[in-house]
Amino acid sequence: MADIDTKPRTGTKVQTERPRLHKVILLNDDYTPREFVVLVLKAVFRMNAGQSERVMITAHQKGACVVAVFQRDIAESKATEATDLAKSAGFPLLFTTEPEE
Ligand code: TYC
Repeated sequence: MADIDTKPRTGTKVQTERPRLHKVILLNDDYTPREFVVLVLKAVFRMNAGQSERVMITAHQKGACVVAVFQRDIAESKATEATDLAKSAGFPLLFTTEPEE
C-alpha cells in the first residue's frame, strides 16, 4: 500500500482536440463529360480506374459523392485544384468541402 499515490490530482490536464477532418464532395452537373470527371479524380485524388469510375457514377446518379477525407487545408486545396482544372478546360464541374460530423 505504501507506494500507492493517494494525493488528489490538482494539475490541469490539457485536452488537445484532434482537428476535425473535412470531406471533399464531388457535385453532379449536366455538362461535364464523364471521362473528364474520371480524369480529374485520377489526377488530383490519385484514384485508380475502378475507384474513379464508381465515384463519378455515384455523383452522376445521386447528385453528389464524397471523394475523400483530409485535414481541412488539404481538403480545401484539393477541391480548389480539381475545380480549377475543370474550369481551365471549360467545364462547370464543382468540388466542395464540409467538416465531418
Ligand atoms: N452528369 C454528367 C453527364 O451526364 C457527368 C458527371 C458525373 C458530371 C459526375 C459531374 O460529378 C459529376 N455528362
